[in-house]
Amino acid sequence: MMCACANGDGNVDANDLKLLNDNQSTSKPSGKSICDIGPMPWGDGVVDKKDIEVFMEYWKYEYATGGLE
Ligand SMILES: [Ca+2]
Ligand SMILES: [Ca+2]
Repeated sequence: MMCACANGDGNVDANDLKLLNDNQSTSKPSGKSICDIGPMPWGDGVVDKKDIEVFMEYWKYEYATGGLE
């Protein structure tokens, strides 16, 4: 399963959102950037607002399921 945790610490939180913002408009081969999480399922090689949107969906899901305090 893909993880939306951009910095790899296992938590989907504000730190990941910051990392995504910091990496906006960077491009790497698809699947090579840990920030490239959208569009589903494996990203498109570019970090942009679509990745933010995917991240926010994960974040909301984590809250909805009690995965985060
Ligand atoms: Ca994280
Ligand atoms: Ca992307």
